[in-house]
Amino acid sequence: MTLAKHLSNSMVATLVMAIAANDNKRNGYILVVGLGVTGISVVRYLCQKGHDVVVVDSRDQPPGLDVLQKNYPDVPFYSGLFDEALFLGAQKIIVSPGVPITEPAISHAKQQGIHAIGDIELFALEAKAPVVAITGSNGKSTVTTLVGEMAKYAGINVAVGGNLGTPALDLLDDSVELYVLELSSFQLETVHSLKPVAATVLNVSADHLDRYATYADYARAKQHIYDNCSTAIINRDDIEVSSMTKGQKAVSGFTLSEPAESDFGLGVFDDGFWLCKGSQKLVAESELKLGGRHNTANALAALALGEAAGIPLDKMLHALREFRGLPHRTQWVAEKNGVVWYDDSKGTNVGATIAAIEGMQVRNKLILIAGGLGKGADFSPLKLAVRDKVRLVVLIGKDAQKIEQAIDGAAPVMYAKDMSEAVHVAADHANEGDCVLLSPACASFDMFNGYAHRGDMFVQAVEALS
Ligand code: UMA
Ligand code: ADP
Repeated sequence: MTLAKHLSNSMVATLVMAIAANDNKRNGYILVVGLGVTGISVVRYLCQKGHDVVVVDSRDQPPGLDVLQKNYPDVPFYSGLFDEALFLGAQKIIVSPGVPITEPAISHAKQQGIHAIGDIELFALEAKAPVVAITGSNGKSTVTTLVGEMAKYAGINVAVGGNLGTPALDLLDDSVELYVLELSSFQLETVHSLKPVAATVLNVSADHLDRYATYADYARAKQHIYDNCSTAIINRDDIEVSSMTKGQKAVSGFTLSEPAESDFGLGVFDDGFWLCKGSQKLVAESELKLGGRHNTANALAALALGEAAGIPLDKMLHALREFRGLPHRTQWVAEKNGVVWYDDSKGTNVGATIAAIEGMQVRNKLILIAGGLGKGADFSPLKLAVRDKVRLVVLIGKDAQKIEQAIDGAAPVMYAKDMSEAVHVAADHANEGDCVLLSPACASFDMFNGYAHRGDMFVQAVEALS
């Protein structure tokens, strides 16, 4: 086997001992695959438990390397192409969400009976408090944060994280009374023991098709969240999600139409739209600080999840009225010369961008700034969404041309080389009463460090406009 560049002599000794111990297949090392925030959280957890740990990452300088070398100098680290011998020698493999479980080294190890699981499985085996679990193509972070705020306002000691940012294992604490986890399809592929008190798939639309062979595979990964849950919360407006819960005993729902008596939904009254439980009015939509109909759906989902987790309704409603949403999600940026600018940089797939366009209240027309890394998406559903509402589409990034082809003349298109130019082009073409919306329908990594960086560059460019 090839020893990596980062192995010191003491590390080599540890590794050799670990592999020798593995001869009996019971006490060998646990292999952590990927050294990002998840990998580091797994190393921390396993080392606290006294396990022998080995780490691999395809990069020489993964983000967690400094922490590993500083805090766990005895943990061997291998970089470069995955070495099958390391995988076959492990007693168990813990795979980071960004690493495809179909990697040949992982598949071969699985064929030899070696378990490959993710951090969420380790978390599920350890967590003592109930878990609210949230997935979906869009709205996960908003709903996860909102349920967390509701629990907090109700005086519950709540821990919030997962795909949202703080790895689940870092949340573990005996004093926690409720966990609220955002889970990605990647994380759900490698979990078996999670038994959420309430679980939801908020919606499913195409995303991550660079990782999944088919859309059905992606949707199936999300469906796992319902496997062992006590109450399944479903989006009654999403036929695909509604059919995911066959056989579940307790099902509750949310809808943007009038709800059934046990569901949450949107009722139309003389004084406007109200979020309701059955026929009971709860809060007027106009009272919410969250903008856009998609966010009303998120609020209803949060209420349904919170109810299933036992959070008192009056506390949930208070938290909901106060909740302003998260940065970079249809966030108001500025009004300049009668034009309102919105940052929806977190709109990283086609479904999100369509929801943002449709949810936007526009006095006149919309200018859309989009483009980036398309992750294998089919952009054609954008055509209908931009047709009536959009004055101009300004495109940036690697897959800009694919978007122009998909829009197929439904709205005029212009290209920009960077965010600053895109903002100037939008400003030059906007009329009074227009909105300019950054909602790229793409990942950002071709031009930026992430969606937050992209959003910040947008805000900076807008603020710099005269
Ligand atoms: N790596 C390999 N080989 C590979 C792929 C990756 O060695 O084939 C290595 C990389 O070199 C890197 C490490 O794996 O050093 C990164 O691991 P990771 O991609 O799993 O990222 P983490 O830093 O552990 O962050 C992950 C989630 N990332 C992904 O799912 C891609 C974070 O979600 C999450 O917040 C974090 O765990 C804590 O749970 C981010 C995300 O983009 C925000 N998620 C996707 C999304 O929301 O659409 C699913
Ligand atoms: P996620 O964590 O799933 O990416 P976020 O709450 O961060 O979801 O929202 C990301 C983007 O998805 C938003 O900027 C918006 O464009 C879109 N979005 C949010 N909620 C919904 C929803 N319920 N349905 C469709 N799109 C949504």
